[in-house]
Amino acid sequence: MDETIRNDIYDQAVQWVLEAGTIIKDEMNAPLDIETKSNPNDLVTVLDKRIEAYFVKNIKEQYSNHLIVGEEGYGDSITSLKGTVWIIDPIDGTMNFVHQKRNFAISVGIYQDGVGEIGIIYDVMSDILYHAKKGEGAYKNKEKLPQLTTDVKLTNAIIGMNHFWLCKNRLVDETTTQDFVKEVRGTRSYGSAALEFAYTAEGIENGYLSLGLSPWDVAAGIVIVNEVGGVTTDIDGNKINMLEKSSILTCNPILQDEIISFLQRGRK
Ligand code: 2AM
Ligand code: CA
Repeated sequence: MDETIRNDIYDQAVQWVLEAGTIIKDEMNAPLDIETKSNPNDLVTVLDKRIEAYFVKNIKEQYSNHLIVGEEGYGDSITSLKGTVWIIDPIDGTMNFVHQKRNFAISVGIYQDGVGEIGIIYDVMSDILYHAKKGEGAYKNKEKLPQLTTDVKLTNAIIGMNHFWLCKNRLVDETTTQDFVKEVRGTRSYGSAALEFAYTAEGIENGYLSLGLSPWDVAAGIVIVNEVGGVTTDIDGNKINMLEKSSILTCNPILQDEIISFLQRGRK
């Protein structure tokens, strides 16, 4: 993507993300009208929808040839990543948003012909903006994030993963995931995939595993993690298809092979 065009899109996207954060903070204490989607714990509120509609309206007015994929369906329905595509989760971590009023993020990834060019993850309540442009490094607010450490092993790693990994009938046999949890130094479960990507980029987690995420949960995070030398695949080591849901492993590259082969032992 041309640098001047990319800088313009990036500046505009950051401005909309910050404005969307202000809307959320202004309105989050009004009655939220909570609904469920794929299952009783998959929540959506009027604000998830309102924020996505806000992005779609602005993008369509300013960049009429850009395409949009959004969790709440206000964007386009696309079958290819050709052109400039905004991949948006208006509120990632809706359960945290509803129950805790913190630990949720706005996630915006901007891809050109399938290549991640811009990633923005905004931790709204902490007012922390993680952001990256391809080839220009990743930032936490104004601070440039360093490349990931080369001094980490699985036994002293902190890995983000939720407790469903330890239940029966998941992607990996539960005895293997129990062994995995015992092998690593510690596990964390923050409830927002976008924030887990941001923490992996920041190096405060060494990786994050998910049983199943959609493109809007990972699009921005992949760009940001890439910029500090991190890697993202599915749990079998395959490249992510940004048009489909998949399992996710994002991590320090030093740990990648070991985590994948550990989980393969119990892979169903
Ligand atoms: P969401 O809040 O945007 O739905 C929770 O562990 C993380 O998984 C969140 O980032 C959440 O994103 C994501 N997730 C993806 N699919 C989900 C589902 N069907 N139900 C709940 N969380 C889901
Ligand atoms: Ca969401």
